Amino acid sequence: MDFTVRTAFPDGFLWGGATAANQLEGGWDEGGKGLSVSDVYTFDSTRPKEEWLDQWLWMTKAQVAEAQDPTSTKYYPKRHGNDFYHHFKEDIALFGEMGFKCYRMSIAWTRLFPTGEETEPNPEGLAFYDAVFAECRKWNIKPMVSLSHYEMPLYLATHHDGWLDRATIDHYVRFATTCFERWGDTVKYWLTFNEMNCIKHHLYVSAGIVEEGCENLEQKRWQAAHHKFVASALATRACHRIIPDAQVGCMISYQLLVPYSCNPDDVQKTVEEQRMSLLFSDVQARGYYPAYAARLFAQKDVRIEMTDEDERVMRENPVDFVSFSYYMSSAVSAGAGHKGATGNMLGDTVVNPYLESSAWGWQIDPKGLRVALNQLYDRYQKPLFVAENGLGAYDAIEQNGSINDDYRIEYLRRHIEQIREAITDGVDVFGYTVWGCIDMVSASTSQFSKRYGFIYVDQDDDGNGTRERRKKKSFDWYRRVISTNGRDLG
Ligand code: BGP
Repeated sequence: MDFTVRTAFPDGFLWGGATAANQLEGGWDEGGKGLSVSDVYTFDSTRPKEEWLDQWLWMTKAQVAEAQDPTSTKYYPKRHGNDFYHHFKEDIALFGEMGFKCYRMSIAWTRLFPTGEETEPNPEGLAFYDAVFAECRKWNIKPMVSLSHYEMPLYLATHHDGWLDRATIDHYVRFATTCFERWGDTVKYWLTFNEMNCIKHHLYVSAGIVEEGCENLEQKRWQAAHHKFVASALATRACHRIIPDAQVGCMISYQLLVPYSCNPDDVQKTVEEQRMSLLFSDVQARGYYPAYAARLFAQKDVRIEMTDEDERVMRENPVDFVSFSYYMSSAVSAGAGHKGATGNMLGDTVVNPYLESSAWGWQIDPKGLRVALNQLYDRYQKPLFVAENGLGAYDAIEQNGSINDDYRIEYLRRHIEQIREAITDGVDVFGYTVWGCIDMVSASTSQFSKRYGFIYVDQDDDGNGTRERRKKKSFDWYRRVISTNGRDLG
């Protein structure tokens, strides 16, 4: 046993940034791309907040139908992103200038398979990502690719009930296999699905199922999740076969939950709520459903249709590492009368009075990241990767043209310090990619003004602007963090 205490980030730590195709690429009607489930979200700054905010959790059939109507006059922000499709060389050069070791990005399924059903990939889609990866190689940046980041083909949702249909597994595996065969030389890190556990909150974008008028919702939700588990295991198997030196990870949204008080009922409820996220990494990291799933499914009257082959494939193909997004923590109370929490992972959670909140009400808890890393490492003993962390904020341009985002630097510094603490605790963390390293469309609100980037993009919520890129103060700060391997966080 080696009792050496590690007090610094390990050599080769993968510092970088993270994005998703549907939030930054744009070019929705170029290169033969098909519509994805994310291309349906609208934004209208003249309409009340509740109208555009609710879509993330509740999509209607009428909205889906209208989005496919070419005469629709609505603005669909995720079709336009920040126009990375036409700026990727410039953007990746800026990532290179910051010294990124890793760029976590996603491949739009619909660029390769516009409806999901095609048997051969779209050559223009392949060519686009060939060019993106060539830029990454030029700057010595290792890509980590999320195969599916809230962007399944809309056609699979409208014609097949999305992930409820077993056939979607085959379509996904064909897409994944195409990616492994094409880019195996360059891409050695793959994530099968972004935030798998969020199927609990937004069934439409996570599984392609419109909840409106949908019966047996819980049954459908968990059956769809099961199909995604099988698909993830099959993709993991294919990746290991095609790229033997690659590693595959699962990815969950990990919002740390703490009991509101030491009342045993609060403690028990916290365990139950947290399991609603952990179930997803449990299955993917261990290869089988945890024991507590039986009671959970019985309470919800859910009966998973599962073949022996499903079980075998899942058991034989767990992931190599566990990745997660971390933005916030929340409290859990079994009692009534507490203010409900707001955030990216809405469970039955309440506001923690000890924490500050972002402008969007997400409660900031850097020390919670250390706890989360320790919990996940104790549970799986697999390498961990912090795939998302960052601060969504309104940024202002000063008269001299600078953007002094000290609040973002402060948020990131405090979280990075806690990753270092976790490393000293003995946790094996091999990388950290800051969410939204360049400004783009928000996943939950579809706003552009909810900015996370080190790089400012001149664009407003309604899509107006020059798309000019500009470095914020945090750009140089992060460059220094990376060049000193996390020693200089000043
Ligand atoms: C995660 C998603 C990202 C992302 C981020 C920030 O849940 O994986 O796609 O955007 O949260 O959320 P938002 O953009 O809603 O602020």
